[in-house]
Amino acid sequence: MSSVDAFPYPYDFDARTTALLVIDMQRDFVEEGGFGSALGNDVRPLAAIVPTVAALLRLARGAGMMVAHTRESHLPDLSDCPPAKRLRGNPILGIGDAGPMGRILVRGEPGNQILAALAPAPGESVIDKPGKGAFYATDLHAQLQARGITHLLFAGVTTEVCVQTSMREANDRGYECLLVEDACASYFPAFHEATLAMLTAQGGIVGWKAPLASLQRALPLPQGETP
Ligand code: TIU
Repeated sequence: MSSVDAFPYPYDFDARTTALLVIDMQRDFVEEGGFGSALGNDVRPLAAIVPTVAALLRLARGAGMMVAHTRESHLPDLSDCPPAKRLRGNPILGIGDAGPMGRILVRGEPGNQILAALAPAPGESVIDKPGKGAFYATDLHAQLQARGITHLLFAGVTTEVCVQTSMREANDRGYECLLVEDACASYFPAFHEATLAMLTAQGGIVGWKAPLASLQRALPLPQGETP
């Protein structure tokens, strides 16, 4: 067992029954020149977490944890994209349209790929999800159950949208959830902070939060490896 100095109280877990979920670290959300920035969002807060997420991946892999990556994506015929999602906000650039990195949020397009710096390792799960939550219309829960996973660590973007939705879905399914606060980001820093506060209020109503450094103290890397 490991114990992390977390908020609102220590988070105890066993690496053998814990998985790291890296949510939607895809080019269209994070890279300058992608969908996110084309919509006028400032992608710098998202790009800034890439080294932290990379270090978290090294830590999880070094501890032998299950790692799963998600991508928000749709089938090329958009049959898994409700019109409500496609049309919301009357977008100039919508899901399925030709964007700066291929068709927006469509599987297989360049913008839908996970950042090269955070590429999934062989054997790691990659979950294509049509919703904000990682459990909706995916087999993630079945994959976690098959591996005996009871605890989940969360990283990725954006804190208040896909990370928060996924953590709430996981909480309702009985997982003990910890959000790695400096491995998540939002286009709106105030929303990131508000999300951390609301998830961990009321004695950890949805779960815990801790920075990467606390996890690194709880779970040293194997000898010879650097963070
Ligand atoms: N992955 C994710 O959070 N999808 C979004 O659309 N996020 C926004 O903040 N827009």
